[in-house]
Amino acid sequence: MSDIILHHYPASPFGEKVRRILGYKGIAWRSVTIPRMLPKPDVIPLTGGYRKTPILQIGADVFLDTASISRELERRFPSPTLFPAGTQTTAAVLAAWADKILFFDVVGVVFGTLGATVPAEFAADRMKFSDGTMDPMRYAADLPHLRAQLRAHLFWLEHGFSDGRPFLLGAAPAYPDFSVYAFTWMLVARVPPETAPLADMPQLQAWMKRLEALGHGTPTDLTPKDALAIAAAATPAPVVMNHPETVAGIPVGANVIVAADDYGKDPVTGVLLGVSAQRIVIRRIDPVVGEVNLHFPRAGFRLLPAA
Ligand SMILES: N[C@@H](CCC(=O)N[C@@H](CS)C(=O)NCC(=O)O)C(=O)O
Repeated sequence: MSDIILHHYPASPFGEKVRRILGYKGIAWRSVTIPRMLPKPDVIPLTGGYRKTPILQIGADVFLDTASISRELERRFPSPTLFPAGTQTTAAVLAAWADKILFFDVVGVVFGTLGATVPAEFAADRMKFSDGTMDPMRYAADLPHLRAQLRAHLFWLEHGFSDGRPFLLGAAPAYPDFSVYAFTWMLVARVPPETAPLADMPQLQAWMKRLEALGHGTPTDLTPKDALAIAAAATPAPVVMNHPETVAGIPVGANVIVAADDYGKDPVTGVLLGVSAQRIVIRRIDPVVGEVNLHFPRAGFRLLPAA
């Protein structure tokens, strides 16, 4: 099997979500450290412009967004599962809530707490990335409200452990444990302990320790250039699309644009290889890496015909 290559940087919470999944599944993987802000000259040849972190590369197949990364890891390494029997719907919905709502709760409290001490270059990058939403000074001005929202949401989770369950959905870790953990991990790492919103949430603290104990699997470093060389030497895997859909006016084979619909909306252009209710796959031909297939989740991504 081709190497599992994760492009990420240590402080990335979405990167931490995937690192813990790799740990839970006991996977050996290659670790490529990428810049935490633009420019990302060794990432863009693989992604065609998508700049979010992390990305997963397997040969000449590139998985964008932790939803598509996690589904691919689950497909290749089904045991232990991220979706224990009976939890499919709850797992997907709770993880989406964490990725969209809890993430911004935590970003608001972390940036708002750091305020003017956020390095100017980093603040400018994230402002542009988020169309002005991730503004440390605006968050600082609204900090009491942001902290209250975060605490309200975290207590939903804290109270869920009252029946003695060790993980969010029961006896074993499931997909949303990894999403939620990523953001509590970011919070604990970035907010001074005396103001940490988790201070009076003992169940969440104990649960974090259980997640932490899963480790990160077995990473070995890989240089960005070697990762690009692996993509260049590989051929994308054949696309198997279960339950394909026809998007009005966009047949398979058409030139298309795919872009996130929330933030980091940098468009990626390619040829549509398949679309379903859950996935979008496009083919790009890049001067550095040649033919690569890009795999996006359908939820959260806009698909448009290219002019
Ligand atoms: N929906 C995306 C969100 C990823 C995301 O927002 N990642 C942050 C870092 S944790 C990011 O891309 N920041 C800007 C950057 O790394 O350039 C996912 O699930 O992968």
